[in-house]
Amino acid sequence: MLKFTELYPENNQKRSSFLLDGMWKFQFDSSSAGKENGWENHLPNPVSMPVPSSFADLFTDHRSRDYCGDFWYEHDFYVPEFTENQRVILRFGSITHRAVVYVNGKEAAAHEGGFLPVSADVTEFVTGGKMNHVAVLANNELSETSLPCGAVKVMQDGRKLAKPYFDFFNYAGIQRSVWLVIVPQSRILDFDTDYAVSGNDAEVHYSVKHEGTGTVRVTLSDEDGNEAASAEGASGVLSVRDAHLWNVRNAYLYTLHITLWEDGELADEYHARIGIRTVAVEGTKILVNGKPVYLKGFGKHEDFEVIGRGVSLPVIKRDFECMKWTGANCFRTSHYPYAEEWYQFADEEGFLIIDEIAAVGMMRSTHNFVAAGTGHYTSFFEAPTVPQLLENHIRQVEEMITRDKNHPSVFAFSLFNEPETISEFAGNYFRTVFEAARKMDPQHRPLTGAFEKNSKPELCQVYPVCDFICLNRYYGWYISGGPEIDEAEYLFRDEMNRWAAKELNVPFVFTEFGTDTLGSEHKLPSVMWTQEYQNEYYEMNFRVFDSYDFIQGELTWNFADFQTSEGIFRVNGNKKGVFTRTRQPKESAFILKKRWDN
Ligand code: CKU
Repeated sequence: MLKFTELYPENNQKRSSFLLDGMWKFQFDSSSAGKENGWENHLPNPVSMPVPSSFADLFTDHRSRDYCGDFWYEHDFYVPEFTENQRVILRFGSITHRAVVYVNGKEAAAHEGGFLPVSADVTEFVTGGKMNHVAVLANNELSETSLPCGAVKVMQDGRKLAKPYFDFFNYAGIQRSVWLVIVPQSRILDFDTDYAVSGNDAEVHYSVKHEGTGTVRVTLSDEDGNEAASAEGASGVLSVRDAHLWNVRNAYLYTLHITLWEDGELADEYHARIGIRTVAVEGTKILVNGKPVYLKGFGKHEDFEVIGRGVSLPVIKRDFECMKWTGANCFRTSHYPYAEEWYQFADEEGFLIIDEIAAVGMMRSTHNFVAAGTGHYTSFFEAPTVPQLLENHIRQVEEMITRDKNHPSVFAFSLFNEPETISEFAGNYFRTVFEAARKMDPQHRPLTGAFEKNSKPELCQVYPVCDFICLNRYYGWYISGGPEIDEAEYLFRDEMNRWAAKELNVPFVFTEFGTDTLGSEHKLPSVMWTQEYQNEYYEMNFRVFDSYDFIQGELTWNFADFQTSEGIFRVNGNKKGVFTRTRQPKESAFILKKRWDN
């Protein structure tokens, strides 16, 4: 297992990065016999497969779309000549959910977790100036020790089927970009920053991890390319006079140029775009640069027609344009860390991100979202497999924080979505996760998690570990929907009054609320599933939110319609989008825009 994440690739005097995206070869391995048969050297009967993409929606047959088990990719790639003072790295944005990477037939890396980078130092396995071969053995099975959680059903004919404990399609494959990176042997491995602002000035506290004995120098340039500060040493402080702060929906990005010197010569360099800003939770307020912000926006998915969860810059661009149009300022990466390009865009656009780990489905039910929505208790943390899950959970949180810690947009980390939280087992489990996570972030950002209906103020064992409390609530949908919407409002207020009575003095953010709504359906008076009902539901929820001043944010569920497993609860996917799956507004988008533009 790999301990650190290779920095996002760039090209400069010392680093060469080559995108390996394109058509690769692909083959299912339903009997898991590929390795025995030498598939790491050569796939016997492959089809072409675009990278990056999920494989599921590219096929026209059920078996391929719903395939669960082992599958392989292979690709031939050219490695330029390199010297003995350089390293050659393969970096996958992610491979879902687990993978072994072979280069020229030799194992180069193994990784668990489908939403964070996999990097392999392949220097010893490749030949410069020649074509080389990479094979990836991937697997998309779910279990109670994987993040996200689920199960595998083996059917009569021996075929496996994924049974997610979560409400999104189990898309898999090489869903993010693949890079070949040539870096110096003595290189910058990682860096982090933290900020202090006083008056017009700011301090950028930095620290750089590197290989070799060289000296580190850093310079900070403003958006016009003028030097704002410089310093020497592997860690130190950059003093910035008249600092331009990164603000919500008003971003300002400096470039941090890190150089590593050996014997007076440049050994390595790296450029990072950083934003000077502070984040904190104080009383019931969320503060950015010392000023309260009210979060407006969405829970999202990486999800689109045909490409599934494959990264697409046009989709990212369109989503940001739609979010900006509504007046939003925030989104949650529900329910897994997204491709890094999302965070780069958010840094530029001044969006706040609640960065979430794939700890979803920690409740034993294949209809978890319905069970949870109605408050039906399902146990989870008593299982003997929990220690293994815990270890996996903590390691993935560490990988997420390592990858995302320098993005100004990331202001909080969410370490779970809707687990069982009322048992003592759950309390212990999450105390351990949070304790470990608190040591990982150099910026000490707020930590949180999203709670479902079972996590009532009287019963929940987990909310005390959170710096602010995120609630997913569906009063007027899963609870007292349609003709009972007045009742729903009464019950909603009743729950909020009970939270208020606890006088927790922390911010509350709604990280989910919404109704399934078909773009085609209208009715007066409204009924559930129509656009009119979605509007009325939102108006009711907003009335409730506006009645409590500790409520400091509203992220609707969901930004757009998205694909889920099939079943009687979903009409070809979850239709709670404010936008359709093709990113056109439903009527509720105008309701949100009216509220958020003010
Ligand atoms: C959403 C209690 C609700 C759980 N929540 C999780 C999310 O992933 C689902 O899509 C509910 C829903 O039911 O639409």
